[in-house]
Formats: sequence, C-alpha cells, structure tokens
Amino acid sequence: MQAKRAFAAVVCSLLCAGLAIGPLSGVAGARSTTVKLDDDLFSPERKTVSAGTEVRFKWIGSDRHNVTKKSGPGRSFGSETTADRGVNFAKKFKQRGKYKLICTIHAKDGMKLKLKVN
Ligand SMILES: [Cu+2]
Repeated sequence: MQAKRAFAAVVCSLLCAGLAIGPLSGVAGARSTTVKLDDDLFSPERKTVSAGTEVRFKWIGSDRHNVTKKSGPGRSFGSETTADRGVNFAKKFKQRGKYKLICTIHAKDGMKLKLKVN
C-alpha cells in the first residue's frame, strides 16, 4: 500500500512537470524577422512570412526614410520619417494577404516592399 502511494506521487509529479513545460514551449514559436531600409531601397524587396510574425524595420542608410502601408489587409499604418539608424519601426502582421509597403519619399525611385503573409 505504501509503495503504491509513493509510485502514484512520482507519476503525478512527472505529469505535472510535463504540463508546466508544455505551454511555455509554445511561446518559443513567436517569430520575428528584419527588413532593412537602405539608400534607397528595402532589402529584401520581396518577403514572405507566416501570420503573426513581427517584422522589424532597420534603417541602415544615411537618407531619411519611412515605412508606409500603401495597400493590404487591415488598417493603414506608417512609421515616422527619419535618418536615424537602427530599428525605428516594428509591426506584427496578423492578417494573411499581400501588403505593399513603401517609403513615401523614395517610392518613385522604386523603394517598395512586397510582403506576403501566409
Ligand atoms: Cu526612403
């Protein structure tokens, strides 16, 4: 009787540990990726990500740039216009579809990003 109870306690603690680890490992699935803003283009100019991915926009050039949604699902959005280097804007894309993002200053020079969210 005593041994049976001890065995049950061990099994329970193993199961409980498994349950505690399970949900945490799901959080590790959150993804992010980086798109660069150079002079005067997005790098890369086409990108495909899965829904829920955070896209981080990193300014690496010297010119002033911005990230502005031109078309695609959901509300419009845009970053500030700046020449500061580094990640100045980030957005999580939850809705699937095709997005066209531009830099309003250099769109005429081809500074466009086609982003596909699957
Ligand atoms: Cu620009």
